[in-house]
Amino acid sequence: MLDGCVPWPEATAAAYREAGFWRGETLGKLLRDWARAYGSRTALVGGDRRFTYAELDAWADRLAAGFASRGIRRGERVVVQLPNIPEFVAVCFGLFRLGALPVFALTAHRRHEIGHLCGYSDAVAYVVPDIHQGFDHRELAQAVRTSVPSLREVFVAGDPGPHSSLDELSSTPAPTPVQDAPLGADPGDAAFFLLSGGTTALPKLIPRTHDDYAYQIRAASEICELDGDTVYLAVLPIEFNFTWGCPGVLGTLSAGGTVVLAKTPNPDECFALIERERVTITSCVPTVAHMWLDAARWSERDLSSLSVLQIGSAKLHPEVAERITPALGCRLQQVFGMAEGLLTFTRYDDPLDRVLTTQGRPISPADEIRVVDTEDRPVRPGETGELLTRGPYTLRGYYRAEEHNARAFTEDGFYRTGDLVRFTDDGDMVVQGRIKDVIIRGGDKVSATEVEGHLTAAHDGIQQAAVVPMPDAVMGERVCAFVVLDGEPPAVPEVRRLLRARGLAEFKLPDRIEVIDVFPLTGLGKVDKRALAAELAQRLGTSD
Ligand code: J2J
Repeated sequence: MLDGCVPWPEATAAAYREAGFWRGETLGKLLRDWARAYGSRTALVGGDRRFTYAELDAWADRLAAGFASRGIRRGERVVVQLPNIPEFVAVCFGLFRLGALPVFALTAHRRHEIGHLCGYSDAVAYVVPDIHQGFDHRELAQAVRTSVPSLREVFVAGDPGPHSSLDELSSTPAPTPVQDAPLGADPGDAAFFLLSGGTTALPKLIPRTHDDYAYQIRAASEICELDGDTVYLAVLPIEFNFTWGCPGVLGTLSAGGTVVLAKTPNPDECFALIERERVTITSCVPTVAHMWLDAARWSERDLSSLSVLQIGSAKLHPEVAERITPALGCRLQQVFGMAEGLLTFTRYDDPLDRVLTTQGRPISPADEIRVVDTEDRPVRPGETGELLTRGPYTLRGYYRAEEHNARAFTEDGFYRTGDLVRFTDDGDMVVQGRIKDVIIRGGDKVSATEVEGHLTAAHDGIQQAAVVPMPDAVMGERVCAFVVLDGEPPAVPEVRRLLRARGLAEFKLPDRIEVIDVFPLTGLGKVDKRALAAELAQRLGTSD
């Protein structure tokens, strides 16, 4: 594997190959196979643009050749920050074919995060839209370029400004045809990087290999019964693991179906797309499901084609779950997942109460699960503990993160998820909470440590900060910062402005600030976040 990645032990890898989980295919080659099988069918719809499988395949080849002509080589990293537009798919496959590795940035990321991602991965190129949701990514690219020496190229989808045009790159015919096999890469090697929604101040990079991801999309597609009639609507950002491959975009392409890209999760837009394209399956977070349930009451759109709504990424409350089928006329599938790997799904033939109240079962028979106490001892069946996992599509280590890996994995390679779960007698998993210091704001993961660091650095009066989740009916959780002050309490908008100016993504900015004299401490002398959450509940009048 690429230097800085942690491979599976050889015997384990051999067992995964032997069992047929890993088939030695690269993602770049898979698109070629899909194009051969489904050539003239519609693969991708974005706005009023439609691409057949053959067109997408040829586009990826032209981009691979274009990137190669600009000196991008096998093994090099390219930060990709594109919204839900067809270019995202074409660029990724172009890079897969070269054996270069896309790093999936979130479109919400700003100077701070992008600078980190480019620096941490030694990215040689950065791919952006021109303007997205009023924000000029070309200016961001300029700023990042001056601070990251490895960055040689910026490619822009749309008006390139001072950078290079992605369109031009892909309009020149391939000077040397890209090899058909092995199409640029080793199947056992990393194909791309997802970001951790983890606890560290800045996101860690998760290497996903061709083999492991190809297996994930195959297993997920089978459970979801995808086929040539599948029309998948990508509602959440395409760079989320959930959207990209659970089974999502890649699963749908593997089955010969059609992927429709929504610009936003807004029900006006999405319901119109469901009606127009006869969408059959989509995936979203509970916050979006909430919005859709409200909108479905007055919407006159025909949603009858929709047969499955997958919901995951944050806790789905049974009261909301219950409303899905009556309001939207489709089946609910609960999904628990993580960019690191492990996925659990409820199954289509599960009894309703299990679908409403559990997060289902792992998607692979080779997923290994342990539920442990604070001493890493297995809890008794049915009891709550931390979820540890390893398996054929779960990472063995973050990229270039030896020290962190020593804490995040057990010695025998189990990933410590930081989630608290229990298993029912039927074998379904129920998420009970988490021990990691992360706020899940409408599905977006906010590292408390990161925001705390910025708060004390951004404002002279903030001596100490501790960030905790604030329960919210729609978002699930919001970001509340407790601060110990020297001086006047700062107003929320001022703090948000200061953090924004530091180049922090919008979804991480505190929604509320609470002043406190001293932080409660645990027996070990750490800030007691549970006590702070209880204090918050009391101040908000929501404690029981
Ligand atoms: C409660 N918490 C959940 C759920 C994830 C599919 C679906 C989601 C993600 C994802 C993903 C949850 N109920 N149903 O990558 O492919 C929380 C857990 C988990 C963390 C991972 C996918 N589903 N979570 O959300 O990497 O805390 O992936 O460890 O962003 O989200 O976050 P992330």
